[in-house]
Amino acid sequence: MSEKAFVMIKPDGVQRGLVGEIVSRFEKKGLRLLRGEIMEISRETARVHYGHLQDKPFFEELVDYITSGPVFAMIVEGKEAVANARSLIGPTNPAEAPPGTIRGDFGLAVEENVIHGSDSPEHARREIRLFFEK
Ligand code: YYY
Ligand code: MG
Repeated sequence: MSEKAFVMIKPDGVQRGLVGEIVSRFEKKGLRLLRGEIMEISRETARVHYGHLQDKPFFEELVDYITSGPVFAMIVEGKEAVANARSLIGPTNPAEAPPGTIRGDFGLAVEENVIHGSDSPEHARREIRLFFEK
């Protein structure tokens, strides 16, 4: 059964010219790109997207970072798209992400970890609504 995942290349990834390389990894894995769009996200959207982290000490910096420049938001589709996208992306902290993963290859620090991927099919649906169906 096919599933959709929401994936977002964060401002540092876009600024560093990594969009093509990263999209290519999803395509080579076999995930189909359904939508892909450069967009600027509002602070309000950022706060909703990261609502589960609003009590964390890094929350305001996270909102600053994710709204600091354009992001590349996409919807990918395929078998177990959420789990497969997360495995391409790697662990949250790039220092712990193995080489071969996107965060392992392109990131240094948890505060600027290049890319977001949905953590469940339910959250994927919510994120797709938030970023693409407003
Ligand atoms: O899903 P994932 O992005 O891997 O991690 P989350 O726990 O959902 O955190 C979202 C986002 O918050 C993370 O990608 C970086 C940032 N963050 C941070 O800046 N500092 C931390 N100690 C933990 C997370
Ligand atoms: Mg998350």
